[in-house]
Amino acid sequence: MKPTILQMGAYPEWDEGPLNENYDVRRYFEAPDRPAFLADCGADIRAIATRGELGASKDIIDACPNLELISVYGVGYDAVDLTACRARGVRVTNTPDVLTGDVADLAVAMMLAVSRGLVGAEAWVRNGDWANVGNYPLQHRVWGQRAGVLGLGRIGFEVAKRLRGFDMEIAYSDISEKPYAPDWTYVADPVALAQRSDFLFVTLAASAETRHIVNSEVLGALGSDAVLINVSRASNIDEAALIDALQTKRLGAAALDVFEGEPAIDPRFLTLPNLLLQPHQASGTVETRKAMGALVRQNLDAHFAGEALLTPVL
Ligand code: 8YV
Repeated sequence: MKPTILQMGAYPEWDEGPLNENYDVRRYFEAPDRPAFLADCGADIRAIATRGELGASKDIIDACPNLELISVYGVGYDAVDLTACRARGVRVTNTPDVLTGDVADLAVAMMLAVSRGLVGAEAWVRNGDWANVGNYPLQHRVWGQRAGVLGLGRIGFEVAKRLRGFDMEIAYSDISEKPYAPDWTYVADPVALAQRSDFLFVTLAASAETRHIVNSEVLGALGSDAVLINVSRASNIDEAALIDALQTKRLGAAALDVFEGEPAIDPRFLTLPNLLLQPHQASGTVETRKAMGALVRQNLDAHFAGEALLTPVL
């Protein structure tokens, strides 16, 4: 008998095949009446396969009394109710490491795109302005500038490593100084970090403690010539304060890959010219997504074979 699992969102077709081969998969995200769907199959569910941004709420966990494991396709597990999991002894896994390089790459790409005006410059060529109007307005230098990394975990470290290649002056904030940070300056206070940064990268794992850590004060300290880049979770930033800072130009520019309520983002974001928008795609390469899907299944397989989980969170 195949174990029954609840699937919270779609996966690429190369994951759907093997998942359905080994498991009796119930597709929650396609159910027209989700509460009724859960009431019907909840007791059969032994594992949940979900995505980083979808997680699993307390309601879902409660509706599955025989749940043993939640396997997250993503490094972030902030959308999984860990308190409910702990209380019930439900195990949780994520997909760390395999996506680190891609997320760092996109963060650096966003920095370059904003500073050198890549999106506007491309349109300038395409719409004939280059030929008809003249040269594209001058943009801003990246190399040698000051970078701040808020959260020097695996992803923050890879971002900083890449920035070293741009001869940037690198500082970071975290809950403690990191022994693995080569000659990067530790600045405990995020406001002080922002004050000394031309580019501030947000690479923190999101939690209740980090909610709105980038607030109006941090944005003000960054200032009107600086750029904020977020590849972590929207909850790390006070979006209302960010929109205000961008509208009033108290903050120079921002580049965001994550949003509250995504994909239905705050419409005010769409009106801001000093903002680069990305559709939560930092881990979105074929190579990485294949590795993430494989890890989701390996964790499920290990659990049902009675073996140690590969990448446990709980
Ligand atoms: C998503 C992510 O899981 O790793 C994370 O925490 O948010 C992403 O990798 C990805 O968009 C797939 O849904």
